[in-house]
Amino acid sequence: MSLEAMPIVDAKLDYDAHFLTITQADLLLEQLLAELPWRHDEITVYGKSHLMPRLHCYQSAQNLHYQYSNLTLQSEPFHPKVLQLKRYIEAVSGFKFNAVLINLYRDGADKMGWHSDDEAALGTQPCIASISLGAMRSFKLRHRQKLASDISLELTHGSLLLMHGEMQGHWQHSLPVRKKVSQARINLTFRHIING
Ligand SMILES: O=C(O)CCC(=O)C(=O)O
Ligand SMILES: [Mn+2]
Repeated sequence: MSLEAMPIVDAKLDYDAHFLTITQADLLLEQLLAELPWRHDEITVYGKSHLMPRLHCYQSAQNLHYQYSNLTLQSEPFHPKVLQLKRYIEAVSGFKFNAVLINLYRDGADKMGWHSDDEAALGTQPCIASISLGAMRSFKLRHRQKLASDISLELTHGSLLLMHGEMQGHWQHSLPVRKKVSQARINLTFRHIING
């Protein structure tokens, strides 16, 4: 286990491909798939309602509400394994988190479009800690003013990615479709919500 700083312009990005052991990651994937109250919500894009191209579950410490993609997320209490994971990331990174957005990409057809996690409730220069479980998927990054080349990271089972510094101000990220992927992937993004 070791976090490595990745070279990136105008932002901070640290990555550990083996943050969790394979055994820990396998167990966590199996438990979260079975035990989380997954939601399949609709979002409104340009006035039209669509089912989201993924499932999700939002958990926080004191029912901190969070608005995202025109959707107010219903908060669940932390699942004990998620709380344990949060504490482990806090100990390693030195950052504190009070909420987590958990996404389930059922297969390679599920995706997330280009965005920044720049909601006012996250404050300036937020640190977002992203844990990936299951299928390896490409995580794409692009600089908003095109002052650097696009970046593509293959996020492995059990990996930790920390996005901080000016990342959300200067860069967008996305998880594109991968037609050949038939396995599920879970991603947990731990966040710190201010004025929840
Ligand atoms: O699934 C991922 O790796 C990214 C998820 C993400 O960007 C988000 O939840 O805001
Ligand atoms: Mn994001």
